[in-house]
Formats: sequence, structure tokens, C-alpha cells
Amino acid sequence: MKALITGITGQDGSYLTEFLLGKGYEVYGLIRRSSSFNTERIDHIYKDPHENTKLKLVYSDLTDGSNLHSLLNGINPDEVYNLGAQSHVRVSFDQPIYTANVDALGTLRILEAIRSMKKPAKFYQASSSEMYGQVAETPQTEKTPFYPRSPYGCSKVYAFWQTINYREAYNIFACNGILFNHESPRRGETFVTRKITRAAARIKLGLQDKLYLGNLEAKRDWGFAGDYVEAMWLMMQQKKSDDFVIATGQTHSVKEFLDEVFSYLEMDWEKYVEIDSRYYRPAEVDMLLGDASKAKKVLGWEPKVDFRELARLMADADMKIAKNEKIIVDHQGE
Ligand code: NAP
Ligand code: F7E
Repeated sequence: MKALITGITGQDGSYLTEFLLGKGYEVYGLIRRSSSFNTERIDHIYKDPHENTKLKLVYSDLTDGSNLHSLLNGINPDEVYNLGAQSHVRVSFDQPIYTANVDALGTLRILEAIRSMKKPAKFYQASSSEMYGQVAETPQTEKTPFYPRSPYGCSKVYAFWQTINYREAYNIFACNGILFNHESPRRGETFVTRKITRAAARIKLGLQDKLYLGNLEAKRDWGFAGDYVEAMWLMMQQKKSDDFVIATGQTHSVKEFLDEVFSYLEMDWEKYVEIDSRYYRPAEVDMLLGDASKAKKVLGWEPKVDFRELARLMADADMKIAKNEKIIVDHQGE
């Protein structure tokens, strides 16, 4: 089996690559050209002599339709996982048009490229709980209406419906995974969980004094990225394409995440956290809580890592990084 992944250099892309290689897939990853290296999350796979023949990286971009067209028709993958996106909600308010170009139109470009293939590949779309925005009901299911609250959320709603449209109009196997927040030690450092675990570890070792955050009352349904990529693959193995909510069924506030991490590292977060209005959003999503019972029933999928374990495994990983940082700082001071 041959899979093509957009967004392979991101958090989910790296876990999905490991997962698919483990299943014997040949994996093609689309990477963007950048002036400095951006493959840190997959370098360990690429450098592994057992895996590097089965992983191939090619340059592309979701804004480049003709390139996507020739790549898909040249590679002829069986499965396409569209994980590439400008994925930061706060940034989408600063760059709404770019976000829509990549997240909304980028999805359409991939779907058009798939439609042009002799044997159209199966398609997975990285849809998001951000589409529920100002939630119409709790918990949120596949039937809950959308009310996006950011340019990111609006772009993902567009991509969601195009995915369904290509399924219905052209009979393409196209599914939406509506994934609630999922985190890991590989989470980008500007998302709130990682920002907290990274800062807590650095504060613990005296490398940082303060942590500046925005809205501490926001609540999210946080799961572990490693668990969630399995759900993506399971959706692609079904007889019929469909849409699934992937979530833990628990919601916690940013404050609760702070409590969990700082108490684990034996500190009181209230001594270090300060509010900075720069991190507030023009419109906020106050609370998300997913109901993944359809995924459990149809896919047999359930999350394995809970909130506490997630906070601790992220804190442990960031303590390791901070300890190495400390060795360098101490060495420079000698
Ligand atoms: P991430 O770590 O931010 O990774 C995003 C990936 O998209 C990176 O590989 C990035 O490449 C790539 N990308 C950005 N702009 C691109 C462009 N113009 N053309 C091609 N690729 C581009 O995101 P993630 O957390 O792994 O999330 C994966 C997907 O799931 C995203 O679509 C996200 O919106 C969606 N999602 C995430 C969550 C979550 O909680 N993590 C929940 C629901 C849905 P560079 O490395 O070059 O920047
Ligand atoms: O914010 C609040 C912030 O940026 C979570 C993306 O993966 O998940 C992610 O989007 C909450 C928000 O994630 C800070 O206001 C407080 O209420 O970690 P986040 P997100 O916006 O939920 C969804 C499902 C996706 O699809 C997205 O791609 O935390 N918050 N203080 C803060 N957030 C950040 N980033 N930084 C702060 O300082």
C-alpha cells in the first residue's frame, strides 16, 4: 500500500508516518521548502536505514494546484491523508486569507487532483472540533451543527463540506475525521498545552521566570496524538467512507491543565503565570467536549491515554529537553 501525507512535518504527520510504516506502507510526504530545516519531527525515521527506503519526501505546497496534480498522478497513492494546514487558531485572525487559501482551497486542490487520477485515491480530511465553535449542544457529535468562531474554523468547515461533496458527486472515498484537540511531546510550542509543559520544565530548572498566557477559563477535550492517528487509518479501512468524531469525552480548563502539570513538578503555577491580553482571541471557543461513540461502535476505536497521563508524559519529555538546555547554559557560564 502507498500513502501520501500532506503536513508530514507536523505533529500528526510524524505519528501517522510511524504508524503507516509499521503497517508496511510506502509513505510519500509532501514538504515545503524552507530556508532552515523543518523535518525535525521525522528525522529519526528518515535516518533509520530500515525505514528510509519506504519513506520518500517530495517538495510541494497546498497552494500549488498544478504541482499537486502532477504529484498525485505520478505517485498514484492508494490513500491520501490531508493533514497540511495553517493550524493555529490565533494566527488565523492575523492571516485569514492565507489560512483560507491553505486550509480551505488547499483541500479543494487535493480533491481536484484526486478526481483527475485514473484510480482515485481514498481521501482523509483533517477536520476539527473548531468547526463547532460556539457549541449548539454538548457533547458534540457528528450531527451537531457547526458555528465556527475563527478564520481557521470557517476554512475547516469549507473543507469538510467539499470532502462530502466529492464523496457524493464523484463517488470518491472521502472521509472527515472531526478530531478534538490532541497533544504530545511533539506538539508545536505555541499551542497552550505544550507552551505550559515547556515553560513549567524551564521554570523548574531556573531557565525561565514567568509564563504569559491568555484565557485560562477555556475548556478543551484533550487527547493524545499517538492514539488519534490510528483512528485516521481505521476510517480509511472501512467499506464506505463516513465522518467520525474522535475525542476523549472529558473536558478540562486551561487552569486545570496548569494545576496538573505544575503540581506534578511540585510547583504552584499561580506564582509564575501572568495574563497577557495578546494571547486572547477576537472570538473565543469557550468549551469543547466530544462524543466519540460512533467511532467506538463502527471503528472499534477508543483513546488509551487520559488527561493526567497526557499532562505527565508531556511534562516528562519537556523536563528532558530542559535538562539538556541547562547543561549547555551551565557550561557557557563556566
Ligand atoms: P501542525 O503540527 O501545525 O502541522 C501542520 C503541517 O502542515 C506541517 O507539516 C506544516 O508544514 C504543513 N503546512 C502548513 N502550511 C502548508 C502549506 N501551505 N502547504 C503544505 N503543507 C503545509 O498540525 P497538527 O497538529 O499536526 O494537525 C494536523 C492537521 O489536523 C491540521 O490540518 C490541523 O488543522 C488538523 N487538526 C489538528 C488538531 C490538533 O489538536 N492537533 C485537531 C483537529 C484538527 P511546515 O512544517 O513546513 O510548517
Ligand atoms: O488553545 C487558550 C486559547 O491554541 C486552546 C489546534 O490544533 O485544536 C487547536 O486549536 C485554548 C484556547 O488550541 C493561551 O484561547 C490561553 O481557548 O492550544 P490552543 P485551539 O485553539 O483549541 C483544534 C482542535 C485545532 O483544530 C487547531 O488546529 O487555550 N489559551 N492562553 C491559549 N492558547 C494559546 N495557543 N496560547 C496561550 O498563551
